[in-house]
Amino acid sequence: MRITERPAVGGVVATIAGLATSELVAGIAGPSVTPVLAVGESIIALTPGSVAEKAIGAVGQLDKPLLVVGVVAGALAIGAGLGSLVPRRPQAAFGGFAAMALLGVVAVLTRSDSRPVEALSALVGGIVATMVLRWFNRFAAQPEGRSAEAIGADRRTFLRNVGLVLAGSALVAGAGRWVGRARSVVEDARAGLALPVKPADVPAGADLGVRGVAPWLTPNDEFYRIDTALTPPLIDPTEWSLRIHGMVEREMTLSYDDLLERGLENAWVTLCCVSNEVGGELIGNTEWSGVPIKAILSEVGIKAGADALLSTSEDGWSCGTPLGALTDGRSSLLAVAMNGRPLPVDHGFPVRQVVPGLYGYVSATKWVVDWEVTTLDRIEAYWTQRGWGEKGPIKTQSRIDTPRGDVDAGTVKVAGVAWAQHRGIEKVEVRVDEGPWREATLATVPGIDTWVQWVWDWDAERGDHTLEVRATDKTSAPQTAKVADVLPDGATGYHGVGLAVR
Ligand SMILES: Nc1nc2c(c(=O)[nH]1)N[C@H]1C(S)=C(S)[C@@H](COP(=O)(O)O)O[C@H]1N2
Ligand SMILES: [Mo]
Repeated sequence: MRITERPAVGGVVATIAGLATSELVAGIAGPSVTPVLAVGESIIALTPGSVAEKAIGAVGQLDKPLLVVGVVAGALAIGAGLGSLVPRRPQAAFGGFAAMALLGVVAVLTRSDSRPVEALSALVGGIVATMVLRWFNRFAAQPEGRSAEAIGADRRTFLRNVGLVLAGSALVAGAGRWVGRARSVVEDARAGLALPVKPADVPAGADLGVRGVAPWLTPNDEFYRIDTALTPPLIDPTEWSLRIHGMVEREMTLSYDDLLERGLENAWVTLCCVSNEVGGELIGNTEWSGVPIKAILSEVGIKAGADALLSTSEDGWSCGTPLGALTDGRSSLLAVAMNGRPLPVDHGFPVRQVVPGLYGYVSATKWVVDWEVTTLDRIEAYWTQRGWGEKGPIKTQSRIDTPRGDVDAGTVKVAGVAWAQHRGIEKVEVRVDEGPWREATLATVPGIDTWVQWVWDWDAERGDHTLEVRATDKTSAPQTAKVADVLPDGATGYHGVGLAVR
């Protein structure tokens, strides 16, 4: 290979690395299309019907694979062209790669059912391609006056790097394919389930409808996601089982059908992460459907002395939950559905735990497959091993959702949410510039396990102001003003918003 051909080869290799990466990211990001497929679809969509028909007629059933091959070949040709520009016009070359990535992003996002995260595949692919292109840039020119030996070594390094990137790309693309296929098998199984559940009706009066406030019912695809899984475990419900053992009278293993046979209950529960900062968004509310954990524990019979349930997920994450929270009659569920839909894969499909009143890290095991009834002093779970509190009752908190920026003078709706799961919210108060606390109006909620929306009309006068909120739970305990970090067992302090009134 001549040295003048190296930039073009670098461009091709960079394109291959970018495409391979985009396959992997697409596989991880969800049941989505890859940028290559999305560009292919866009070409079909933009081709005049008669032309498309002729083309299809000419190549028969092969049209889809041919289109994919065509898109890839086109990308490689453009990559070669852009690569050869690198020595003379590097900006044009890198700009060209950015444009290719942008094309992928646009193609993915203009599909009807795409989610914003799916654009990541083209984005990350573009970044990787650019990095590889830069890496190969140094082979483009041969300094004068170097020994034949040095030139030979340089040539071998170049070829070795080409080989490395190609092999790496093959691995990455293969992994992407594998993840994507496994995920779509489980997504199909999920779509094929007919659970006796329906999308929730928001109880009358629960949502005040104030602009800028988080909706009382969090849509499934907007629900926060926290877990240690790089890609979520992919579990076919027919292969799922829960093994129950430890300090029990009778060991038991439940299949998915065994679980459903026991009958589903519905419960509105607001789930919250211990890592939620004051004013943060790691919280969501939905109606869960599942089998009461208490009923299953009484089936297996808890031995005297046990006070904890150690639950473990398919991917080895674990948490310890005080038995009391599972057996005192609150709506602790082995949940199979979220807002009337089978659990999304990211939220624990096919089965997860939901326990009102406890932070997720001590209660909400997703993809749960193993239960050991035990004692708290005997166990260490994933996060407690890493310094987080053994017990994780949710602390009373409140958040100002609106306003979050400057406003015009006059009546301003100050509004947000407050929560104290399983104690309930009694009262929410707001103060301006550390003045007297003013009571806000509360929405009505169906129980004590959810957040509550609140609103307060503020007669805003010109100037700079600070708004603060605090909640009081139904045991009449006010939220503490003491500022605490999320570690080890949840943040405290008032949420405040500073703004200017014009
Ligand atoms: N298997 C598994 N389950 C898990 C976790 C995890 O890392 N792995 N994280 C927990 C934490 S810390 C929280 S806050 C909740 C979040 O649930 P969500 O992602 O459905 O909102 O899941 C809990 N269940
Ligand atoms: Mo969490």
